[in-house]
Amino acid sequence: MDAVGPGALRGNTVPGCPQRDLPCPSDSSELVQECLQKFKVTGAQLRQIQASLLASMEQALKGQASSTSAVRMLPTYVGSTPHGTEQGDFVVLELGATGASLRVLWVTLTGTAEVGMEPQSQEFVIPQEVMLGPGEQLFDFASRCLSEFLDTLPLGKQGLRLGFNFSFPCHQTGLDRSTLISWTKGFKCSGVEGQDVVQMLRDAIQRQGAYSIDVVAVVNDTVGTMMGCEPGVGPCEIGLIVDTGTNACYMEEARYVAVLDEDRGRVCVSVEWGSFSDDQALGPVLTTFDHALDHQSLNPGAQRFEKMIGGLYLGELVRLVLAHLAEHGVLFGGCTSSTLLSQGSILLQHVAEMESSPAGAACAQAVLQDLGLSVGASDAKLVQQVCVAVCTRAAQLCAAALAAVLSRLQHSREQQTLQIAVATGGGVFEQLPRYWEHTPVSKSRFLSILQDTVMLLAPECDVSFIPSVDGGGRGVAMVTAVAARLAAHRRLLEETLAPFRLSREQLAAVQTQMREAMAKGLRGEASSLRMLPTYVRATPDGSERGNFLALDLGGTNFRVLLVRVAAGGVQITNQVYSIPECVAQGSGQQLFDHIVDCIVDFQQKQGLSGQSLPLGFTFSFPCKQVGLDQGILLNWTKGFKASGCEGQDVVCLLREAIGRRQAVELNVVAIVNDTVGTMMSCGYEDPRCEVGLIVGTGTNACYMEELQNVAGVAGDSGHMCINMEWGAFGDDGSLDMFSTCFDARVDQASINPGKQRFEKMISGMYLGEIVRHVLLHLTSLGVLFRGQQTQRLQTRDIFKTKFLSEIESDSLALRQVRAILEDLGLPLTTDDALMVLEVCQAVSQRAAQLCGAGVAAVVEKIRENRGLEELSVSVGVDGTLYKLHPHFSTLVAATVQELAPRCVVTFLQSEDGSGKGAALVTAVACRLAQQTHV
Ligand code: 0WK
Ligand code: BGC
Ligand code: BGC
Repeated sequence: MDAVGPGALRGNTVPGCPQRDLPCPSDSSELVQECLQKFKVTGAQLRQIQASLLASMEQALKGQASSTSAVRMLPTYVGSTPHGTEQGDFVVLELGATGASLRVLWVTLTGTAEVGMEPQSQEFVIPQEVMLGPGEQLFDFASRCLSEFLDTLPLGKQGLRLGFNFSFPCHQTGLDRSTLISWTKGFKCSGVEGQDVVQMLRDAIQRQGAYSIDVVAVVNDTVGTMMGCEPGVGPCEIGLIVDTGTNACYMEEARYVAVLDEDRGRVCVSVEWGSFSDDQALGPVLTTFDHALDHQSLNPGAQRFEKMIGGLYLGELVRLVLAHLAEHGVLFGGCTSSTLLSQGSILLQHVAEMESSPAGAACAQAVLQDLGLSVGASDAKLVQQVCVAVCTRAAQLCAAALAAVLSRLQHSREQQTLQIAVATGGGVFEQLPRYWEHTPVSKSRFLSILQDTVMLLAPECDVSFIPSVDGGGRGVAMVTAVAARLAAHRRLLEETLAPFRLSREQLAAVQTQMREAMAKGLRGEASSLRMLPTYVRATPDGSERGNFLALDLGGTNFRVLLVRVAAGGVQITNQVYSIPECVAQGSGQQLFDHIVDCIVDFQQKQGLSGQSLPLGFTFSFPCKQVGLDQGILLNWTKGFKASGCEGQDVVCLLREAIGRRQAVELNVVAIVNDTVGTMMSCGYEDPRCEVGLIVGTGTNACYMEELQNVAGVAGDSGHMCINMEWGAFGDDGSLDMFSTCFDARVDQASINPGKQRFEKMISGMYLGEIVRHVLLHLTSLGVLFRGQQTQRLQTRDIFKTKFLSEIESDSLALRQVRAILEDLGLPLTTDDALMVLEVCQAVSQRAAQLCGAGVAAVVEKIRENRGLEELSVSVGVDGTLYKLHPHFSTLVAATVQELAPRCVVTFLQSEDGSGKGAALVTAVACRLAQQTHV
């Protein structure tokens, strides 16, 4: 007589089996249907969930995640799906993907899509107390498993590269930096949330001390699954995991990920949909069983969506339903068992067995008996129905979430229809029963419901599901290979840029050397600093008056200016003229005739023809002056090479050119260097301005020196402005220890090799070339542009120094880099762009610091000249690089502060250039001349 018949239910009193009035058969099926009904989710509800999840995704992408109930949308720093060229051997450590187990794999990537080596692996069960204990204990356990596995392989103990598959929500700040946000899925170790889990693993491996393992990358399991997609069938652009937990990642357009400040390319985003729990959408489908499960879970209130789908919870949901139905006398004759009432006693595999048809009912019998239950004939069928209901809902909810991701992809790619491959992984796909549905291969029922529901919710998307081959081990190895490549590239980049990173000690050494060279130059001894007297003895005192012509030659532009100096201030009218390279490098006569042509053109335009105004000539090249209007050109610099000028008095050359031009009369009164013109121009506004600095095409400085310190100039009281010609500093080899191979290449390719060494490390004419040579070097190492050398990048002067200023401007960094480099025809990735930015920063930072060390030497000289404890002085500055580069001036000032702390230095950017200064020098000369004639 079978005890399980309804009659039987009534007869005996088994423990946990209250003798109370059992519901009549009709009520019981109602109760069952009512229960099963609770797990039914309507199409409308699924669409509501899809829509609400999509909204939550888009909010989070904008960085406006509303609350903890939102999805997180975490960027993973994986910017591209694999291109199959990755190769090498990698260790993969998987933690958290499959619940209370940890897996270690040895993966060999062959770099060819076809030939995939089967990974070797070993699984370790994680003891409960380790999953709930101190974080250090968990990571020590992991590193012990690592060693145990590696001990089984014929491997060396050194140089192993590891990819860490860590399947929990993390804020990643790099491929190998990841902070745990919160534990999920049965883990609750202390002291880990908010910590960098890569560092914790590195520390544990260090403590273990058995192997030297470089943890190169940390990857979420969804990313590993997506990246592990069989090359032939992929690339997969979505990774979907339904294992103990559930989550998905997908390739989002980088410009939509607010935290990234990147506007091109794609980035893999881990959705972390497990935390989705919008009451509006989920409220109606959450059952009392879900609330009960959540209430007793390790993280009540969190991961509500996951707790309806993840394999860790499906068994528990079934148990809660069965316990409920048993307690209401509908099942097992109203009897329960301590096992049935114990949390976690029904596992995913139990559900899988009981759900499968036709064997499901028989399995259910066995499973339920193991749970100490007496199972009636109909019980097993009912239990199977409960399993099917719970799993069907899980698959449908998962489909709604996936449909939200598909909608997001349609949005971000502005595509109406979408064809996409989804890599799937996880025990729920693998364990839940499979069946043959007019296909030769079996397919899990979970996947089939998921597919059908996705087709319902996203009909315009053609989705193919690609089961991951090895749970993402290969995918993690792929990401690790990419990370290893990037880490290797980073090391090579740092090695290449290290010589540009000057320490405080090195900069102080430059300052000291410059002081020594200044002293030698002033004494007229051999020195790379010529310290040229300029015969400018005073800065303007504001009493200057009159109209003056001024020429400004030597910078980016040649300018002719009319400068009216009156009581009310200075008025300037100027015209820019170009100096073609053929003129700058032609004959001196041709150059000066071109200058006079411009003057005549200017005079005509300004109605000054026939007037002989006093003229000040800013001539920005090293000249030995023997008077205010006599300057012997020592040598050309900055791309000028006109013949027959070096060693000549350029004022004479100008006067001869004027002479060659009929009916032009000009009274050349003064020749000044652009540093002097700039100092005078700024000195007109601020009498404390006693230093002139140019950082433009070339670089140089002048300052007011005590006349007694200037050998070769009569007089020992008062001051004289000294043109340092610091561009030539180091031409005696004194800077060689700071010079790099790239500086040497720029110098060798210049029209004045061995000359102007300091200038060639600082000024605008050369910085772009230094960067270009560094980029060529990094390309030859394969670090940049996938090692592809392009003709364009091998072209001299193609990388303009103004690119540095544009690229380094804070606001548009990456966008600017790409636009510029793409114009140069360079195929670049995001990482390339970031590296080019770093190269520019290193080169311009060194230039600014060297310039700062020079200014520190000058102001300290003035302070010591005057025996002052503290000096307050202003520096007049001009030059395109100094004015346009976003950080140059700040770095110069910071370096001066560091190296000359007893000098308060104010940098005054010259508004009107040195032409005004030349006119003021001329005005002073004219005033002094009048005074001597009075
Ligand atoms: C503007 C001055 C000019 C100087 C130039 C330097 O008026 O004398 O030579 O700045 O800057 P660059 O034009 O070489 O950038
Ligand atoms: C974690 C995810 C993970 C998913 C699947 C969730 O609990 O938060 O990071 O991808 O489980 O393992
Ligand atoms: C010249 C200097 C000039 C500087 C800035 C250098 O090449 O030698 O005379 O002051 O460039 O223009």
